Amino acid sequence: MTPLGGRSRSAGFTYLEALIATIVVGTAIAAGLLLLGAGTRTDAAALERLTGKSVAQELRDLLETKTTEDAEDPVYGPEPGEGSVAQYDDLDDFNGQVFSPPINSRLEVMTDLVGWSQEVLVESVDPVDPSVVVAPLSTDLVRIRIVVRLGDTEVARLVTLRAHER
Ligand SMILES: [Ca+2]
Ligand SMILES: [Ca+2]
Repeated sequence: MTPLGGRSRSAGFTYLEALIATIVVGTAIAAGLLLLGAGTRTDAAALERLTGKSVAQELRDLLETKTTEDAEDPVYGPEPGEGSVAQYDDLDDFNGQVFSPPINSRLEVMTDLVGWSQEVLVESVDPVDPSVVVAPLSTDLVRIRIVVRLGDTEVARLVTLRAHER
């Protein structure tokens, strides 16, 4: 083996090593970038879930200040003369309402949450099995469902039960 040949092989091997090192480093950087991207996506999803939960809780807090049923001559839905949300005083007045942008517990529109919505469903349910919906106002148990969406995607859902105050 000549010294020249040895140098040549050595130079070739070094080149190969450099190439492999470049590939390894390149792959590591790519993997790092992918992880960084995944982390950012996870953070965004977590923030979305937190926002959804808090938006649902705002509406739940508002509904907690309402009676379960209008005291006199109850109507399932708003009673005559209750033309706006500010006048709604019992739970079923809110049935089927969609707020977009959402509202907070003080009835203020959350204008910074464009694209978000709250839907309210208020139903009379069977006290023995609250998953069974019965005729409106026919039992003493009310199920309130608040569904929060971002666009068409459901982000949060809050279900509570309330017994009629008699
Ligand atoms: Ca009503
Ligand atoms: Ca009412």
